[in-house]
Amino acid sequence: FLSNPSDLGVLGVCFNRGQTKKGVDTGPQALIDAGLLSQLEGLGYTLHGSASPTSSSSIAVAEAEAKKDAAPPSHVHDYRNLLDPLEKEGADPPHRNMKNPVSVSQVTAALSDQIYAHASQGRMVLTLGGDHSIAMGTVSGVSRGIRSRFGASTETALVWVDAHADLNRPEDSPSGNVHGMPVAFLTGIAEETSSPGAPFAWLKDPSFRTSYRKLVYIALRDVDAGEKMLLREYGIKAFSMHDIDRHGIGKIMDMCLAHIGTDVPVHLSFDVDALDPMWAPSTGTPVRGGLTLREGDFICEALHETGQLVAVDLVEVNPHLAPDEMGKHDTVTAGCSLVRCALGESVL
Ligand code: Z70
Ligand code: MN
Ligand code: MN
Ligand code: MN
Repeated sequence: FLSNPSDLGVLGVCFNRGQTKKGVDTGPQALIDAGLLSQLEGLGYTLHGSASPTSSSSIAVAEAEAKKDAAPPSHVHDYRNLLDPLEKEGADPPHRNMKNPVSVSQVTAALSDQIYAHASQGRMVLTLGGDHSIAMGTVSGVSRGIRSRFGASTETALVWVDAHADLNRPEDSPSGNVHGMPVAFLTGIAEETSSPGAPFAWLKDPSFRTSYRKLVYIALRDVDAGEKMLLREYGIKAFSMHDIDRHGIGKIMDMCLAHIGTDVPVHLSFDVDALDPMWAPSTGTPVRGGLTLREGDFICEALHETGQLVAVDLVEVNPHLAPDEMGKHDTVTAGCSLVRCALGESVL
């Protein structure tokens, strides 16, 4: 599915407004400072950055790229031009129980365009978060890019590796944090029902959407009551830690790939809190009983081996929440390992 398999679009998304803890916006730089980008060049990739978006409109990215005096493409973006006007008290009030709805909607809409620019050229796309709300931008941008190359009926499968399902509809969310909702918006399980300019109304375009039939969860263990109802109601394929304990990660990946099929492109969205806090303590919502680092790496390797991967997200690395220096180092190192495995590093 990649026309340029060694070309890699890389986006560091310094964004934390999908949840309320400080520091997750420093995740991308911590991963890069640990040497991730040179490790990927060592795997044979040519890395491509993006122009900074100037607004959330669909044409803004193309216009900024066309402009001669625009800033040079960069791997790391803070979306300050979009966020600064929303910074002052009361500028981004809750909407349908969602915290920071306009901030998240505008940044993810701009990100979606940046991702699309890579995916539509047949590049693999790597996104470093940032909290998991940014997947609204990455998954929609990739879906749209793949459809632009292979036709509107070509759906991209989504493998969501996470302790959490991130499937809350706004009104069902216990926290109001949008990083617990991206899958509901991406699949259309949560609709933005109000006016066209409302937060996430831009995600209604069918070409941005992911089918819940092509969604597979791995490593779930902290799922809200409303999310459990939706998983059952829609018959979504989900492998919990219980399932992994029962079958082993090898069999789980066989079942995962059997569900997806061999004929579709795959987007991997990996929340570092899928790993056990023993390997990844520096994250906003650590949950005991998670994946070993080796199991996480195996998931990434198994997906890479299919040749179907078109995009990888690694999110929720929060260097500020380390219990100590070693915890921070371990989490960042684990994140780098997951990305390298997804992008083709092999043991032998
Ligand atoms: C909970 C919510 C969540 C990550 C926490 C938690 C969601 N289901 N996701 N940390 N990465 O608030 O909706
Ligand atoms: Mn998540
Ligand atoms: Mn999570
Ligand atoms: Mn979190």
